Amino acid sequence: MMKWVVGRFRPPPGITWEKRGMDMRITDLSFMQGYIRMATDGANMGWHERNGGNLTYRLTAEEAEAAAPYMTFDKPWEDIGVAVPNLGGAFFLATGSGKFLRNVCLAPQDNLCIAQLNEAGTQYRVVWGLEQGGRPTSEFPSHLMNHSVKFDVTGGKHRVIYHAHTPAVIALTNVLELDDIVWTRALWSAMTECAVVFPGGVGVLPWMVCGGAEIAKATSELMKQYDVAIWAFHGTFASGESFDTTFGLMHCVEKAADIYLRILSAGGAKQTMTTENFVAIAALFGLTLPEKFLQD
Ligand code: 2HA
Ligand code: ZN
Repeated sequence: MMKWVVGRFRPPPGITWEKRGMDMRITDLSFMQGYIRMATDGANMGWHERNGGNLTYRLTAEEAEAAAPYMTFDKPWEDIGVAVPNLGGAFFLATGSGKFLRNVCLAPQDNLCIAQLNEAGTQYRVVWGLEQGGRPTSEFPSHLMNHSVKFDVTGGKHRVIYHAHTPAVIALTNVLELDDIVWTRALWSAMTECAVVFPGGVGVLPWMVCGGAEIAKATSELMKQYDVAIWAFHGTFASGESFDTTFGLMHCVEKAADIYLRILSAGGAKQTMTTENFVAIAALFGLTLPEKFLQD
């Protein structure tokens, strides 16, 4: 039988634990590896000071089955605070509240958890992880509401919700008007790739108290149209199909914000991309850019 072994060492590339005659660990599963790599990459980008930011992933049925031998079902059900009936019964891999994303790679079992939702999508219970105690991220209601909206609008394709304290975006929320059109045009015009990576644009929220149901609802409203929500003076939420595309989206938005700040710092643009340029990009890549972002 497979057994959960707390391991701190990875086998060399190409050599699996099984080949070495050792027990398989839950952290050898590819969705775990993807999560751990993304948490580490985000921390290395400087987006996760202390316990800043959080990441959740909705497991596939196959992944939940592969992880099931490592789960226990004896923890109490807890209220989520919001209702996500379309996600009833789903399993989420989530950051622990107060845990540091940079520590995830050292001890996933202490910093992460897998939480199972009840059938009504109103409660969760921890079925793996947080071995030193704790609860899922304070932004769990926001994450789950975003998952819920994205599940519907993408037909279940989106599985990743990522929140990061991205410095250039945060700085820019002090300078740019907090408006979806202003932000989308600014970011698209910072770098040609942006309209291709987030053709839907970005949504922007004014400052709100974090961690609660209100900001969760407001963010999930934006997620009906966008894959990116900017939280003024706080950071960024991104949604995507995979760890790679969601990390790439966050990276692209943050990089564009950084470029835009540099343009402002250099005295403002002398010339910039035009609506015609965006229309040409859309034609080349077969994209439909929302009309509201194509006004001069
Ligand atoms: O996890 O980022 O918004 C800490 C936060 C709260
Ligand atoms: Zn935050």
